[in-house]
Amino acid sequence: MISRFILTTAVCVACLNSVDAAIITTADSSNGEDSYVQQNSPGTNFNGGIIRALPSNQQIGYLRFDISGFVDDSFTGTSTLQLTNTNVVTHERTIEVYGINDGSAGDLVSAWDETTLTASNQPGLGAATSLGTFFGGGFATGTVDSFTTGITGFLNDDTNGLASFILVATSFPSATSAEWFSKEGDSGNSAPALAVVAAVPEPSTFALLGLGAIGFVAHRRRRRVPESTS
Ligand SMILES: [Ca+2]
Ligand SMILES: [Ca+2]
Repeated sequence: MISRFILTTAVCVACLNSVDAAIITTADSSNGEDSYVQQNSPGTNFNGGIIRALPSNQQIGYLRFDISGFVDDSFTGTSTLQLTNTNVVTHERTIEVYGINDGSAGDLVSAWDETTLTASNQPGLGAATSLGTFFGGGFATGTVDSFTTGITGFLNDDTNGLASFILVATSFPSATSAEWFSKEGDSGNSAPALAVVAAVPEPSTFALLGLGAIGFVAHRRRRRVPESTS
């Protein structure tokens, strides 16, 4: 019976996690957030249908994804940050993606909320690490900017179930903002997203583990009851 329990447990551990492709958006959880700040309006909260970035940190975008539903360190392959453009601008722009350091103040739910975030209370870049740059933020409405550099490693470094990013425009030859849909922008359909391949715990296997444990305990109890001699 013991070996059967061990076998059952081993089988369940083998099927404990289902690894699959998934899309995580800023709309998925109450911990998911997206907004931007504007330096010349330091007390204004800009949470709405768009996220913007403008050079010299005049506008900075903020994103937070709840990744607590995925197994730690299970992100594999190429994870992609996806941002959907709101409009067409005829010049390219460079956007630098910062990952807020795991567990730092800016990576906590208490650190910032999209409905109260302003340039006066924003988490700064000091506790964030640059992951790289991409060109985007000004293409045809509905087209998607994809950024992959360092995302998988950043997600696997997470320990608090939150992945937080800052979007900084580093250069482009116009004062026009880079602009993407937020989760409030298009009925949630074009919310900022992380496309990942990761493991998700399967509740049914937890139930099987529980049944295996119950069976083992019941067997131990039966063994303690003396056999009838009549
Ligand atoms: Ca928002
Ligand atoms: Ca984190």
